Amino acid sequence: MSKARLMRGLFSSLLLVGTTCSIAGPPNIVFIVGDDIGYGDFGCYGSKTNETPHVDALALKGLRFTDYHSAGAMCSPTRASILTGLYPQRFGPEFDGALSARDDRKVGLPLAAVTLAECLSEVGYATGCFGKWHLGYSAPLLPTRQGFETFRGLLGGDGDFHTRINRSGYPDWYDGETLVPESGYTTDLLTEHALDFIKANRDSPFFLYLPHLAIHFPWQGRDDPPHRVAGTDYTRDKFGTIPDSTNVAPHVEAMLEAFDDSVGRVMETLDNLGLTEQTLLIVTSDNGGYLNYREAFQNISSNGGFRGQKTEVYEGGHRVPLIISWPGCIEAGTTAALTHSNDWMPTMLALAGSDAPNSDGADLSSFLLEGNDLAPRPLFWRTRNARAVRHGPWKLCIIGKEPQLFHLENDPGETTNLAKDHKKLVTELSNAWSEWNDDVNDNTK
Ligand SMILES: [Ca+2]
Repeated sequence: MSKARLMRGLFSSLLLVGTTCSIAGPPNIVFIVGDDIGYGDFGCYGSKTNETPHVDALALKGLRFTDYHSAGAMCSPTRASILTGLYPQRFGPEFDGALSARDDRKVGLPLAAVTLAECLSEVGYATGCFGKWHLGYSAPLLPTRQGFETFRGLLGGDGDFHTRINRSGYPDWYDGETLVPESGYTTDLLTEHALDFIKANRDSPFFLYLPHLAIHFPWQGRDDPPHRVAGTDYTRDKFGTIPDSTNVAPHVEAMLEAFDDSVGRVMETLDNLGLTEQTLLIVTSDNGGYLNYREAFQNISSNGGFRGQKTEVYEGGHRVPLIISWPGCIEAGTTAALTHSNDWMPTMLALAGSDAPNSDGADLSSFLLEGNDLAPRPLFWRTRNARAVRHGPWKLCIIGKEPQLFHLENDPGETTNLAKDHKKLVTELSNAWSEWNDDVNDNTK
């Protein structure tokens, strides 16, 4: 008996307790991650300018989260968190920010890390990654060595959406571990490969990880011109061709449209194959959006009125959209449950009927399937120049030396620093952060 079939027996008995959810086996998992999509960039999260009908439709039939957080305020740390269930700082201080194509070519997610793809693969899932890896630039730090049977996409942090040339002027577009050029628009290419993967694996449980590059710079919609050619360094000119740099939003809107089409085509394909009710479909982002990039580029994304942006520990840096849809198993609606990218590993493995390795996250499965409350817990962030801790409604940010304490329920925009009025709480939260920091820095674990 195959592992997957064996697990199906276990799974039915596990999942049916206390829920109306009944499917023949472990669910397929489709995990779509946008890149730098801010809290307010989708229509269903309040955007008045971006049209995202498919994401909005998914939100209507799924569960929309208003207090979900990425582990990082940049790309690499959140990807490490999603795939391991651990705070990315456990993998080294380089995960305080994004892995740089120039300085971090030899580092990445260590091979010893146990990934979601490896765990799901062990229990019979087909595994495919289509999109941006950004957890290692060269062998052996590749998706194909971290549990993904199939990989198409880019290893680095960005690439021209038409030419697939990276910031340093090199082609970055792989099939497995081999550079294989393709023509087309990156978001559409990834969608096509993802759909092929779904169709090829329709009869077995599958884990489709679709980390789109959209809406990371270079800011290019389908109709914007190619920018990068091989052999030129774009470190100082990495944003694309923006005729009006005070208004990047129209380019981002076009990129979001392609992202939204991708979500729509995945939904349509699942429907056509009769897989919708056997599939957990997730749409989220890896960190907050850029509102502006220094003085040079303005009006880029929306973080829905939250303070700050990508790279920062204010809410705008890490509170991101999340929609989970599993018709028949997860009730539609909106929830303010406090959730985090570390939660995927324990949650998905529980839904797959498998044990999870040690994790910093919470298993959300009984919350999702039965509506049980989540236990309160603190959450922590660390970037190269800032730290933050959240507990209940309270959030302490330390940027430089001055502590800033906010009450997020009363002040979601983090406008009023209450530190002077709550000195004991500031000390407690600060001590909790230090204990966490010591723990994640302890590499004997
Ligand atoms: Ca990102």
